[in-house]
Amino acid sequence: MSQILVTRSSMPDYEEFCEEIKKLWESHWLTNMGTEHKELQRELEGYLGCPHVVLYTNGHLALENVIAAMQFPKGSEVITTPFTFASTTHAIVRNDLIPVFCDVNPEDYTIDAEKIESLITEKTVAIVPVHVYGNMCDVEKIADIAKRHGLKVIYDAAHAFAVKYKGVSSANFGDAAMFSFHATKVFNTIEGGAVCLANDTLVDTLNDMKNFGIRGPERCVFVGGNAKMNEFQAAMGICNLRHLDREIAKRKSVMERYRERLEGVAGLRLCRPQKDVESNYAYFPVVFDGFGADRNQVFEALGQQEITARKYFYPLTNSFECYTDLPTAGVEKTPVAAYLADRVLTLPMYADLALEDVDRICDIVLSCRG
Ligand code: T4K
Repeated sequence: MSQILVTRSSMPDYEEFCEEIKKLWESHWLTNMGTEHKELQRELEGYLGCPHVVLYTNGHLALENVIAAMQFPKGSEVITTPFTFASTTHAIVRNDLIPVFCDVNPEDYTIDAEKIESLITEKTVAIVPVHVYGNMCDVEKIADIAKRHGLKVIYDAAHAFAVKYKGVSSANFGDAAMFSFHATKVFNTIEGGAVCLANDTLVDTLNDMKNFGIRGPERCVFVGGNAKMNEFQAAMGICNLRHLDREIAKRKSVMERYRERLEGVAGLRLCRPQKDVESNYAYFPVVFDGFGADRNQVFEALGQQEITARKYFYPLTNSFECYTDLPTAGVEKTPVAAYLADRVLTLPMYADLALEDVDRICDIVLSCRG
């Protein structure tokens, strides 16, 4: 039996990628916003129906930079959730801002919009919600809260590329949305990311931030860093975008097979499909509670058969040792997130996962009941 990992990068045919990068051998232009970069940016703006897409070398720097571009005073508070990858919280803290952790809701594990307002103080400047697993946050309620309190909303949409709410791409909610195009994501550029914006007010700043503030051979206007997407990354994105809708359809079949096998089993909780949301089937989280085996036992049983599920997202970021001194840290402040982090397992999910393998994974999971 071959090893199955939690995910496997989607890749174009070798020949297709070679054809795409052939021009780089002609031009010798490898980075610094070359033709591949420009083409991918244009294609993504079209695919997402978003007027401004700023490409980055990874999603984390995209998030860190867009928060920085908003120029919040140091020490300001940003409401976010701890049920996420390290990147979300780190991006806030690395900008000298204080993350204030809001709990998640028990339905789709995104920020509990009902609990946001009680966390707002005179120091609050923004909300950074996460469309975790590709589940959309309550974008309407969040927009309403933000408007009434004069807050910015920056979505961590790392998991939500190609997800739509009421027909509108996740790129188009909030003041900005960040995507990750990491190898593990539904759409990848090897490493990569983007900031998506509805208007152009931050576009120049973001471009300065990712390219040293250089505006021409003899002009430097901003103390920027380097976070450019290179031409090989962009070429991978151009190829992968051609096949994306098919890849998502294959993921859907995998998800349907999982649901057929696991839905309604006592002690297992699956995420319900969200109303008005077109999913990208990025992850397949299962919560184990009263199943007859706990999450860690199922994780071990799968591991013994060379199947690697993952405990995304355990531990919560508000329990990271690097945040011991943060006054807002502590899992007791986010009990639903703490409950989930102790019980959730994301099962293998990728476009090429064979349905027989899904069956095998489900057989092992179900056999853990004893
Ligand atoms: N915000 C959120 C909510 C995020 O989830 C992330 C990233 C970010 C922000 C930041 O975006 P980036 O700066 O990464 O663009 C992985 C990814 O590295 C990370 O991108 C992702 N979230 C996170 C949820 O998962 P690990 O430490 O679990 O990755 P790793 O190396 O264990 O890989 C997981 C599995 O993926 C492997 O078992 C096999 C498969 N894989 C991995 C790699 C590296 C491939 O098939 N191909 C590959 O090249 O973090």
